[in-house]
Amino acid sequence: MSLYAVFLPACAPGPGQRLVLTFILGLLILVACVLSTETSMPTQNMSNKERAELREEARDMFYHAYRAYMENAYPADELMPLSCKGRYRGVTPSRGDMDDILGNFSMTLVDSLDTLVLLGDFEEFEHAVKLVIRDVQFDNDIIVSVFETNIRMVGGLLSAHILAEYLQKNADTMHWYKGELLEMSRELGYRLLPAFNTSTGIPHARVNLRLGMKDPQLKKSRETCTACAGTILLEFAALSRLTGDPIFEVRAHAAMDALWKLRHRGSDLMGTVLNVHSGDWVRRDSGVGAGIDSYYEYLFKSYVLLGDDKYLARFNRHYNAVMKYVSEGPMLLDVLMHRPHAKSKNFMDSLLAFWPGLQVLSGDLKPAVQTHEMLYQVMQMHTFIPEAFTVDFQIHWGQHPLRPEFIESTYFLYRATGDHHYLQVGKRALKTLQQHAKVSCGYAAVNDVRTGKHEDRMDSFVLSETIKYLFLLFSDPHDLIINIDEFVFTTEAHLLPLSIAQLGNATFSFRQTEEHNVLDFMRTCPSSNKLFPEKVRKPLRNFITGSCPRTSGGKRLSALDFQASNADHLRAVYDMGITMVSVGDRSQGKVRLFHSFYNAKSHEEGEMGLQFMQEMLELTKMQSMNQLAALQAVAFTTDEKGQDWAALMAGPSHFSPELIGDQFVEGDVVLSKPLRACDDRLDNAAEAKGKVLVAERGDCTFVSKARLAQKSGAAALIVCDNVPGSSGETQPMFAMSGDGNDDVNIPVVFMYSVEFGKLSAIMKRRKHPLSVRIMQMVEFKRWQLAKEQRKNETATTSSQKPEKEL
Ligand code: DMJ
Repeated sequence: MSLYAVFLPACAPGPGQRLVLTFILGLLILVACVLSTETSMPTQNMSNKERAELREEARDMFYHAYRAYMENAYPADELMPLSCKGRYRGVTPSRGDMDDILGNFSMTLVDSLDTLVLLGDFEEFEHAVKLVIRDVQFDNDIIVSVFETNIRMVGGLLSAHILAEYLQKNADTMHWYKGELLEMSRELGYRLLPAFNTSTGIPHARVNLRLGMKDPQLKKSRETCTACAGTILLEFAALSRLTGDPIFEVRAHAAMDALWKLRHRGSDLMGTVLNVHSGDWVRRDSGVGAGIDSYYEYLFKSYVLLGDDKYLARFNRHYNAVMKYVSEGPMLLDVLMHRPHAKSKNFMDSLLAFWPGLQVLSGDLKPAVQTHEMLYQVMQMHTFIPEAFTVDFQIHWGQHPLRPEFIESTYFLYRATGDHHYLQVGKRALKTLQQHAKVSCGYAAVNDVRTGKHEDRMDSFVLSETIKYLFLLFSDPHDLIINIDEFVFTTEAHLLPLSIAQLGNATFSFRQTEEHNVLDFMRTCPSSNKLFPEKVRKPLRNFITGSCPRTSGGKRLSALDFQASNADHLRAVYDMGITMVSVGDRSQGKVRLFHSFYNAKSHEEGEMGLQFMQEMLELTKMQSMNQLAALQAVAFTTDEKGQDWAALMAGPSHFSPELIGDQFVEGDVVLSKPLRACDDRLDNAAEAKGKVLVAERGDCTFVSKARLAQKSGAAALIVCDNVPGSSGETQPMFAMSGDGNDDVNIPVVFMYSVEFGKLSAIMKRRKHPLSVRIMQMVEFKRWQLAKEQRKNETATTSSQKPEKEL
């Protein structure tokens, strides 16, 4: 019996549902047909044998991680793979706001349940469900993230409930099961509901599991991110439809409606952080990565799961805006929602790697292939995709917590195209995890992809998503116990059946309004509808195999699209008469470009080369100006008399006030005790008062160190890197990210190890405490220049003096 029939014993699919299924499946089949019949097969085909071996390796990976967690960490939320023990909220030293994920509710086990079913391990699934029912409880006086609790816990419980019922009916097992997991998800849902009591209907970011919003610590709660508020509907709709209680779905739709109203009416873009009471935007950066990602995902998937056209219309409006303003060739660069022609960041974050997967589902394959290809090159360059990387693919933030997004997109691209390239990509991702993240007790996150150093952290999504998508990539869908195409994957890769739409919703009638006309997107340009047909697929045929140059078709390669690691691009610039010469240390990837008409293949290409060079010049200028403007200085006197000054470079932060113009903060340097500054209080708080505190990077977020420094009365905070040998001279400086709140009002800057080493050497040499001045680097340079000029003028005057006297 098919799953579809199981969930719909008495009803046939309704028209909306049929439309959705036809649309998605038709789309995937069409793409697969065109590409498999007309594309020359990629060179590196993978045999069935190898694919099956990789599937088994993915299975082993799951058990290695799962057993490490169950044997050493359960019932904790997470496994700490280096210390091989559990991470408990309130017991394990706090990592600051990052710990809001944890609710002491055995998160990793709940998040892993449905993967056990996909692996066909019904016995362990049954055992694990019994454990969850016996051990997990939610009446905890703990503040948790509404978003994370929903996607990992509510989603995990719901999907496990659905699969438990499926196994009862189809595998003649678990007959004792009476819907306990659904009851648990209902209870957890109720505990999240107080967060939705805001004037806008947009939920607070955090809630206390026991006290709701009555926790005094939540009194000032007002800011949340777009993704945090807009990633609720799939789980809450399923919860309402399975329990019959409409409240969850009502609240989630209201939040989606309120968010939609906040879009910028000119650009149709969303910002990243907003105020839940006023609906004002706090951060207007707009991209598809951190802070926004799954809001877009849930608009599209809400349409797929619930068959409500208005969500497709909304998705299309946003999608067109993203493709118009944010997408730059294969790159996706943040812009300001109200000034969408200006890029607001020169780096991308790894969370955006889910975007190609979503593009595949929505039918826009070409940009999906391009962005995925770009990400693959970033991965090959740095072993893993770093948390953030610059437009020239250098590391902006080197951490890698074994995230699933890139593998998720690889899976969807493989399902849509059948191209073995994606199996090869998956193989590389799998082997990389085995080689660089596997430890004796699970899989450890990578603290810095440059050094490969591990972190004592294995997030629950490693089991619920990363390994699950690998397993699915190497599995033949026919071998799976369920028909995967009849499910929607939530953002945490939990499975919700499409048949949920048929369970109906008493509260909502899905009638189109004028505002949400589904045809809207067809009239816009570019249209995601028109992007799909034959004329777009055609040039893609040899895109991956490389048998036809990527820059063909008369389109000029722009400097922004150029990737030095792409062979087609190198050939194209060569034809334009451009020669590239590596300068300095090769590992820094610095090259110098020379252009000559004489070397160009044709006059036309010579002209293109000239244009390319001009663009490159502008781009480099823009980058270095942006970098210099943001760069901070930690300045100090080089002699005890205080005459001469020197400055060491430091990076700014997104969450603290910016020091601009002649603003500075001055104070004696004091080392924090303990050095990492992750505890509730500093041992030397009294000493830190009014001083410039130094804390080492690691163990907790930048912003929680900043909060502790501020609480202790420090005038400013310097965070020094924990990677020996790191330096701003050899790697790009970055701005430390916060959590969307703006409660830090002391300046906070970051110093790499080499620069901080210099500062600490001076501190040791001085008899008295070293006083530093934190300011903008450009301002320091200007100040020095003015001093220099004054000195020269005096020197000229005094050297002229005797002459005059003579
Ligand atoms: C997961 O919890 C989800 O995929 C979420 O949408 C984004 N972050 C992590 C994985 O990186």
